[in-house]
Amino acid sequence: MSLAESAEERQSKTKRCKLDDESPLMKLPKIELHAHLNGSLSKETINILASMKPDSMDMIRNADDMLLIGENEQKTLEDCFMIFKLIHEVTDRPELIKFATKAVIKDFAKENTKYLELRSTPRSNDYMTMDQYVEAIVSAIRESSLDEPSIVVKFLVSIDRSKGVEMAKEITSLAIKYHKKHKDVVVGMDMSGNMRGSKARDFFDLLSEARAAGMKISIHAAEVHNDEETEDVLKFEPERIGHGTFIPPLKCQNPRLMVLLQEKRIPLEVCLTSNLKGGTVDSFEDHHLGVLISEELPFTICTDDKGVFSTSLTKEYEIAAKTFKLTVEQMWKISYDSIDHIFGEEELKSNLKKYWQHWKEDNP
Ligand code: 6MZ
Repeated sequence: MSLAESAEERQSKTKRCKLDDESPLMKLPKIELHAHLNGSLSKETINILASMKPDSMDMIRNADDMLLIGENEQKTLEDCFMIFKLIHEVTDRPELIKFATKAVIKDFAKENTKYLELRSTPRSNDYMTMDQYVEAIVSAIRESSLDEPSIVVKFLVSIDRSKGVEMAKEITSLAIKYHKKHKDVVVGMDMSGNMRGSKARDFFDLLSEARAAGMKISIHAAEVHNDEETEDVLKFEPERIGHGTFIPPLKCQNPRLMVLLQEKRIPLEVCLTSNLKGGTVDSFEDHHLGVLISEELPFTICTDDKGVFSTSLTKEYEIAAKTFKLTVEQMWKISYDSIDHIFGEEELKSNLKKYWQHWKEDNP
């Protein structure tokens, strides 16, 4: 089955995906590879966290409407970065980070996510060190493997590029240290954060260091228009790229970017609602996922910040299916192919593939 069928061919398929609670996409086993921990907190979880830390209740009450971007609302990426800062107020202690991590894992497990890579930038303050931040996440992941055995969870340590290279050095050393200590959990690094005021290439030496230590790399790139930086990132060849919105020719002035993507076949982590609500695409129909499907390029469907963008992995699958007229079988294939792009170990990949195949046999 090819994903690159004509729209007419796809139209003629009878088994359509529906946008409702009964959606077969809820049952479909799914893979989530691009989820920022603090952006993934549901409203309920934020409220519980705030009640665990009474001094932040007023902040939450006053900011309640601001924290989550509702249906049909569009913001800018700058607005989103402000929202993350507010959310950080309720996750500023190890026990809160641990609670938050467990809650996010539970949410994803509920919608049949079978493999999740969570990413987060370690922070320190009067109540916690960056080591404690990472330890809280790792221990939440370990405990969740008992409470939520249906989902396998890994952790990517994020560099927030807006905090500069010196801070990124500290984070990279921490990431390598925890990768050595917890190889089965801390599997990779991500570079994200507000891209204004820094160059991706300034962080490549650090990312190479992490890679030399055995970690896999994902870099946010082409989320906004910056052809020069995007070319740098494509040439660096991270194992995956976050977004890649401005790579296809419609969105950039440099046709070499698409050629590089075709040559290197770096999987893109596609975040439909995030891109629409963050104002980097005008509509789902205009989203570069259409090009990735027609060019048969590797990608995976992700949520980015399911809390902030009021979405879920199932919703993202539904939007993709509805917008690009894909059948449940084609959505199964997208989910199945995502297994190849995980940072987890080879044996896990083959176990996940077996699970997907059995699921398909049981759900013809
Ligand atoms: C770039 C993003 C992002 O790390 O505190 N983050 N970076 N682009 C995006 N698109 C919308 N969404 C989230 O999670 C929140 C942090 O993730 C990054 C930002 O650095 C944000 O502060 P953690 O768990």
